[in-house]
Amino acid sequence: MEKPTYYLTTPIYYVNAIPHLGTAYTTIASDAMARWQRMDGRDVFFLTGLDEHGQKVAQSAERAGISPQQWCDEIAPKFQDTWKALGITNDDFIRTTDERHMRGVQAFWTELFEKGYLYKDTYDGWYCVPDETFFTQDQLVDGKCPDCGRSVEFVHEENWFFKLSEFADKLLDYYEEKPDFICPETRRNEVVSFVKGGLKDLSISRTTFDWGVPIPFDEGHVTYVWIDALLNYITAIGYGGTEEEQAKFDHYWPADVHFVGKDIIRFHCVIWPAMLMAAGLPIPKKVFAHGFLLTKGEKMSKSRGNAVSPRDLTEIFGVDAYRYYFLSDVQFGADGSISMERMVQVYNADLANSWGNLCSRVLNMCGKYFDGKVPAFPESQVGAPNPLRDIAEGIYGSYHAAMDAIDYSSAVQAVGELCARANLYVEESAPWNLAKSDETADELAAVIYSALEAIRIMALFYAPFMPETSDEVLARLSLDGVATIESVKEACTWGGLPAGNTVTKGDALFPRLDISDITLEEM
Ligand code: ME8
Repeated sequence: MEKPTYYLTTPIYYVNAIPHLGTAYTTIASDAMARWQRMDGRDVFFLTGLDEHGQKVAQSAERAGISPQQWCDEIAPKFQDTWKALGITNDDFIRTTDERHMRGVQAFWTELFEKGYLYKDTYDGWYCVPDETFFTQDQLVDGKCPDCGRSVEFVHEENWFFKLSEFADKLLDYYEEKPDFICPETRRNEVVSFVKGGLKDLSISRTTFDWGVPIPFDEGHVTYVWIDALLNYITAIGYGGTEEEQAKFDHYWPADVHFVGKDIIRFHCVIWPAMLMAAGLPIPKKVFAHGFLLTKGEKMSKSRGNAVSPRDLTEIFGVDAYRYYFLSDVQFGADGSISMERMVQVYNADLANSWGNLCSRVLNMCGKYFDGKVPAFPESQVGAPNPLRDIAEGIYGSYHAAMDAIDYSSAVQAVGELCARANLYVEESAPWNLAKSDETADELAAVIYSALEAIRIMALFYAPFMPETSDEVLARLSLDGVATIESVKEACTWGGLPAGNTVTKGDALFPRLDISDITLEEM
């Protein structure tokens, strides 16, 4: 049977600087979802990439004294290397300077032009280069960009316009028909009231610089960078390509979810669906906007200069703990304050003392009492109450529901509860006492088997968040890695751990950390 598809995307990041905690946040969140959907049996296509055109990038290159293409070619590997280091499993990496993308953008223009949705007119207004956004005079705040507060420049150009204003009612109908299209709810309300305020036609070409995709039917015009960027979601999977490429597009489109930060919600929930409607293409199923990571109450960003590199933190915490912290401690969808102090706290409590400690104790005891082989679960213990089995059997349901709601903290919590219960279970059953007498040998085997089995199941469900550790734990139980799992629903059935498997204790998964003297701000 053909697997159902699941297509998810991150924003494509500007190459005006290197990756930081903010861009990494969206990317690890998307990766956790991609990993989960794969283990839950879907044919996943996970896309990320780079937004390489526009004035902002052209200016960065100019400041560096190199061509924009050279600049992009130097920055691109820095993103790719960072994502690799963070365990990101993207299936493709689109760059808007790719030929396949440029070709697709031009095909899209031709389509909209032929359908009568474009016209030429003079644009008089303001432009914020850091945000690559047009503003009218009355949108400015004290003469500055209403979004980022920086200076804007006046633009007076003959541009191509997209008849965005024609789509206001259609968009409002769509939001009503598909209440899950924009998540979370607060973002949905924000977009609905914005569109209810009326939409103006959108300038979609520029003539005063040339770092962009040329408009195919009017020389001297390049595509407005946001339009160029949004189209990556379809060009990467084959839109505007050969027959074979188009087949891939038909297979994966529409996207199941676009993950974005709340700063770019209007582009994704207003302009993008209107563009697709104009072209007669299906609309993505969901746009999920997460909040901002804040340090000392301020948004962390490249331009504010308070952006920390992910590698600074992974060197201290390791990749898995890094991913775990951001996805479990910050409620996905809301803004979240992050701090070094909190990161250390979460690391020590959840990972060193709970998950790491459980693995280390139980694997150690299996070595000590059963020669490092998984004991068979004794017949005599089959009907006995087993709290771990009860929780483990409910975990797929609760975890699945949390992931469906894109609520990572709750998904992690579902596993954390089993982990806490397993630590308590070991404590209460005191295998070290059971090991003292032959009469309790069956009980001992049942306790160790159950604890190992709970560990195996936790490793499966922790894998989208902490993939390396999960594979390591499974390897210590002589089991294949998570990538081999076709259906986690089947794999998590209680009793799946084969008796007789060799169990290796290994080093501490999360050695306790004692750092109190570095702050994120100092980094
Ligand atoms: O907007 N907290 O690119 P960009 C959380 N090229 N997330 C953050 C963040 C923070 N402090 N700072 C940045 C663009 N992000 C366009 C996108 S898509 C067709 C084109 C994340 O490099 C968040 O996902 O400015 C935000 O939406 C994105 O980085 C902006 O990245």
